[in-house]
Amino acid sequence: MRSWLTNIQWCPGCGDFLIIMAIKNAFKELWIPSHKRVVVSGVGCSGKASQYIDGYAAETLHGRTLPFATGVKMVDPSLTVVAVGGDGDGYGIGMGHFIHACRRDLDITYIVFNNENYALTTGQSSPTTPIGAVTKTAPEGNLIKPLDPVALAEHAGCSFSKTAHSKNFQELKEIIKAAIQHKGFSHIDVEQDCPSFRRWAM
Ligand SMILES: Cc1ncc(C[n+]2csc(CCOP(=O)(O)OP(=O)(O)O)c2C)c(N)n1
Ligand code: SF4
Ligand SMILES: [Mg+2]
Repeated sequence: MRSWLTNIQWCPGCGDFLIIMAIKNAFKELWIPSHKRVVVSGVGCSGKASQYIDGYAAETLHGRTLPFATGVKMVDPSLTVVAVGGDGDGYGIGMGHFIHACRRDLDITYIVFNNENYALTTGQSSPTTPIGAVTKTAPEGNLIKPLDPVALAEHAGCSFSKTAHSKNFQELKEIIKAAIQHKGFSHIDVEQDCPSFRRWAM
């Protein structure tokens, strides 16, 4: 029998492995059974995460992670709803939904796999690419100031918005547990290693 790990389509060394392990462990330690949890993802390398975590899952459209998660939570508030997606998904095409989810404050946890680029489409600049980083769309270095996701979330009314790093596994897992237990919308911006395209951080 093939292990679930052998079916994963991420590059060796990708931080996404650690993030999904932290999510799986958080669910386990909070005793949330698989039939009471829903992981909703967008499109991207990060979007595949929903397929790799036991429980109900939906891989939706690029940038539409939060509207889908909002619908799930409104239909059955007893479910634990975790939305996951990339920085391009949530802070680019889905930015409007992110701000309104902060304002709406439904009890959803939103985990952004922030690798500072559009990785699935092979490394274009995203809204969090740092100044000077060389990407497919900025071969001479990115000129556009990156946004600060936590400051933005807090300004929009989010009462739980934190940063974490995929490498700090224990801390990440505890932040995810606290976010799931938080009553209202919670947001975690996880800095994620992407050895294939985020070379400026390696
Ligand atoms: C509406 C729409 N526009 C563009 C795309 C192409 N597309 C797929 S993934 C992606 C970017 C993914 O970047 P990010 O959300 O940061 O996720 P990552 O792959 O880095 O995890 C884009 C532009 C798409 N699938 N749908
Ligand atoms: S391209 Fe980057 S984000 Fe995508 S699987 Fe590879 S290392 Fe991970
Ligand atoms: Mg990305």
